Amino acid sequence: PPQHQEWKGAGTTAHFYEIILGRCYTYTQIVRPELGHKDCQKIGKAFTNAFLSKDPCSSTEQDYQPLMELTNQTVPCDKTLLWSKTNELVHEYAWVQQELFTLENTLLGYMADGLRWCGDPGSPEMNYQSCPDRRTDCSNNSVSVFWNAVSKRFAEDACGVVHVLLNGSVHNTFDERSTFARVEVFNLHPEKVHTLQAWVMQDIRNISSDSCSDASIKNLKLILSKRNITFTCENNYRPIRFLQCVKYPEHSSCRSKI
Ligand code: DVN
Repeated sequence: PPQHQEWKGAGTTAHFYEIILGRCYTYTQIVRPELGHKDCQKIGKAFTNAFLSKDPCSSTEQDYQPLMELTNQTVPCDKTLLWSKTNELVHEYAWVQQELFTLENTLLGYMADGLRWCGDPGSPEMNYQSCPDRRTDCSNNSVSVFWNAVSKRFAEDACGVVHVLLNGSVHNTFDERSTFARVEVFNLHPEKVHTLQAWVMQDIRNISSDSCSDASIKNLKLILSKRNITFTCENNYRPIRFLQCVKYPEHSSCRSKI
């Protein structure tokens, strides 16, 4: 018989536990061997303990506290890279600029990147059938609460100049509903973070006017000035433009021979 779909969202990623365990070992043994002392078995258990046998719509940041404590990690000052609506480009840049850290270049972000997970109060198993959708089912779901918690810690831990890669080719370049706006901007510590530098990149196939003077960017600048953090903004930062040109080498803005 067709199984009843409890939630509107897709279920837990198949082989979730094996994936997070494998990613933990890859990260701590190969990507950042200086974290080789981390106990991946313990980390994997703390991750699943945060949500198994619990209501996936009543998840709390406290549920993830033991996992967060086991995965603490220092990011050097000036090396934190935030982003919003630039998922592909930001990770291409972080891959080239190895000293920069996006959240997904830290252990916990690396482990969870792209995965889905949830439990069920009446069962010790993961729910592979369906998980709450954050729009139609509930906002306090196991996945959203996790990303809010780890994003909050990532911003709190930042120091020096923080960078953010934004998308100048979408309607709200600074989107008040985004994790960057809701969580990260408000958890930067002004005593440690003196400047937020934005790089606003436009789609190379459709370069328009100055995105840094966009109304949503003015809003970001205002929020930061109230928080005593200096804001600087640069349109179409050249090193990242070069990455866009790798993908579209024949585009007119990529063809000049110096
Ligand atoms: O700075 C980064 C990083 O550090 C991070 O945790 O937050 C920033 C990126 O998140 P963002 O600002 O919300 O950026 P986006 O591009 O709007 O969203 C990136 C992804 O996170 C998307 O896949 C979002 O899913 P969606 O909107 O396509 O269903 C997802 N996302 C955004 N808010 C979320 C969320 N996933 C779960 N819960 C949320 N509250």
